[in-house]
Amino acid sequence: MKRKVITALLAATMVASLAVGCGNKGGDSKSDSSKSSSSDEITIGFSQVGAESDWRTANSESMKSTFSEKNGYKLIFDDAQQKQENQITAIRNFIQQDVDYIVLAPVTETGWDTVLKEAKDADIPVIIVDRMIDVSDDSLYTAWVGSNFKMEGQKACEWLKAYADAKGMKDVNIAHIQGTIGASAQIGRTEGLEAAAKEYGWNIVAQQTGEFTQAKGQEVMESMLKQHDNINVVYCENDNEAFGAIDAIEAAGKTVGPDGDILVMSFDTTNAGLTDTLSGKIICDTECNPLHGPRVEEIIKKLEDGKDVDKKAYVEEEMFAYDDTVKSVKVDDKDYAVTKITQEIIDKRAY
Ligand code: GYE
Repeated sequence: MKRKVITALLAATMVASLAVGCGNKGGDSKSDSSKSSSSDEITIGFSQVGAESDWRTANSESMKSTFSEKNGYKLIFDDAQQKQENQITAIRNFIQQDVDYIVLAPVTETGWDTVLKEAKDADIPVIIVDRMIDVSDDSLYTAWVGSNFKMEGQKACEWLKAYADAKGMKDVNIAHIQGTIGASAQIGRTEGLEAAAKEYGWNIVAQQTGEFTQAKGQEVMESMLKQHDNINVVYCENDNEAFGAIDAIEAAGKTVGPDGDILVMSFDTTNAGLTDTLSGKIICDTECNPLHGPRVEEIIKKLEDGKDVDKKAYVEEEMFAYDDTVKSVKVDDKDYAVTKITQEIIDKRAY
């Protein structure tokens, strides 16, 4: 990269003159000298999806606390309010400002080719975080780190299968509240459910997006309950939708929980989500970890040191349930433990 080469050359020249000054020929102090100089602050433009959920808030916090001035960064944070066009504008602004790195948490998978080509032409590396992108040319981004959303969906469904069998549930009639359509988290979790429904003969009685928000989750659940009186499971694609769905179910005079009318399933395992799992309002919550700041930083540090980075890195995640009816689930021949939630686990939770 042009800019980086110049910075490196300058740093090398500085090191060389310092080395001459103190009679030291060591050339490996380059990174030390660049760290101490404030002009070597790394500028990062981060295009965040929005602030639609508790998960997202935790994710923004993680990025902000990692890429702080204290840690040697200048973070330009842009909240796109769940709109791709705002993300595209933000990326163009980052290019204009000649940032060192662009970090993108994309709202949906498609539609990034043009703007990422512009970033590539400007020699600015792009790191994708959280959801994935679907581009024709993989060289348009340097690295991605996030969750295996399909796996999350598969684990949740294997849990439901085992739980329904253990409880002798005859029919499984599912209300499916999806995330933002076209987002990897929606695509993967939906794929997991649809495949399991087909395999196990479950009925998906209603399916609609709740846009990952509590308000929409509540609204969608209200209307689903009006149209179907046989719902006994709600598969919410995140905790905030689950909170809204629970409110709607209770407002309709029905009950949630192991002994109630409806089992509510969710993803994210935020503090509030796990608190609802402890009471059984959410029967099973599959983890999706939002603390990506340090993971993105590790990628950037490697790139700064000229090292190779993994093109894709998946985060390991757990599962929590109200009780221990199901102790583990198997997906693709691998066992995943299901932990019975406790207050102690919630107290230790960072988000
Ligand atoms: O599950 C949801 C958020 O993309 C994994 O987005 C993320 C999802 C998360 O709004 O709460």
